[in-house]
Amino acid sequence: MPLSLPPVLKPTRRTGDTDFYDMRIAESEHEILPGIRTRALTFNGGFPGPTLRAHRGRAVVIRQVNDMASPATVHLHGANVPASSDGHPMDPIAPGQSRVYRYPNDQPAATLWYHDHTHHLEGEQVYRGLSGAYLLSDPVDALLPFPSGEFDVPLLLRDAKLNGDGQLVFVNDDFMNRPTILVNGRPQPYFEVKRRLYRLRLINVSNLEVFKFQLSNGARFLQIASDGGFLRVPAVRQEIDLWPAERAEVLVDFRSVPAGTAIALQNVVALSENKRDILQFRIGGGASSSKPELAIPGWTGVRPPSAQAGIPGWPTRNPPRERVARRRRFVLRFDPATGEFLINDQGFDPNRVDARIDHGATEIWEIVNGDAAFGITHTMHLHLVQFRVLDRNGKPEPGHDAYPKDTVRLNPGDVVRIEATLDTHTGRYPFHCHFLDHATHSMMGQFEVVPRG
Ligand SMILES: [Cu+2]
Repeated sequence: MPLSLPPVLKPTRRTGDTDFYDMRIAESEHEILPGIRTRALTFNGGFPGPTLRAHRGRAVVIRQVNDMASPATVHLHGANVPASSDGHPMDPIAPGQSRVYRYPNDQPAATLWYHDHTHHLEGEQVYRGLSGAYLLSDPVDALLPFPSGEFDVPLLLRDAKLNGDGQLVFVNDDFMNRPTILVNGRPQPYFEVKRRLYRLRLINVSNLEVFKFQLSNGARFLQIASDGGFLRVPAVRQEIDLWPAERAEVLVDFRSVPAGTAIALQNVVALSENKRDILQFRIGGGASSSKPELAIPGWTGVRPPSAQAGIPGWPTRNPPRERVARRRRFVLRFDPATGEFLINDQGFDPNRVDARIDHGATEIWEIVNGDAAFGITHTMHLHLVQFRVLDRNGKPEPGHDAYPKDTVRLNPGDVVRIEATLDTHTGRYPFHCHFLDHATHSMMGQFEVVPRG
């Protein structure tokens, strides 16, 4: 099947500084396999949901109507938003009700995504389809000489198991038994591309699948952005690691590839051979771009490009370096006695605040994957903030994985230190493993940003 692109949602109303949208969460049927109707949970009937394109400095206001039989919350992953619009797991939209989420879009350009976050239901409801892309642009992004329009392509990748009737089967944490990878809702689609540069926004919306991407022709990616936007310098990458909830924006270059060639986007750590080739690029005819193509010194050579020299207009964006007010330590661990996933030996308790943070404070959190014995991977995601990964097992994290990040990978036994400055909104926000089946049971805590006394 050809690659499907989620439609860009149109605002129902626009004012001088705000775009208003209406969305509806409901069960609907979708064609994942040719000729088969698969029941899914959808935003506006889309699987995945429609793409939102937002602009820094223009607020987005979304009225979400929940027409499901179960509660829903909507979380905008990676966004700096007031707690009232964060989609906290304990702040649901009851069936038949609606609520308004307000996103200020007061942060740099980034590939964000929205998804359900309902307490104890998020794993299954996201698995059944409740996610979509939210692409935030800003004036810096708009001026960079990167592919745009149809050549700027969101790719939402996820794990799935379809039964003999073509219906989605959800069994919590059955990572060995999700044999299908869907790209924008379809298994192993092909994408007819022109001989030019493409900007791909890789978004891992899986509950459990980990990817290490390569291109089958050995070509390299130029990674330009991570979770929270542009890297400090772009990075030439042979492989891109992308675990649940992480994003990577990459440029791929088909300019010198002969027409008629097929190139696969592959996951070289796939657990089975049929999950290895994820998407096939079919290179077609000549380039259609009228504007001059980007030349990036060093990309195809040995040395990586210098952003300043190679890409005019690249943003200079350093993480804040403040005095560290507080250090904390969180150990993520599976409890074989209960089958639950714990943080510091505790499951999620909505009445407990695990970290009270003074507004404006910078903290360093040491996050430990305590599951070396079981070989279980985890991640840590903080709502509200983009953080910097300082080091991993005592070694500095490479730049492309260090900043700006909202989700960090933790191999079994890893000790990772992250640094975050909480200087925007106050209120209560979750932090959790983003293997959503772990978060659902019940690897999640809360931090609360409190006004300084
Ligand atoms: Cu986990």
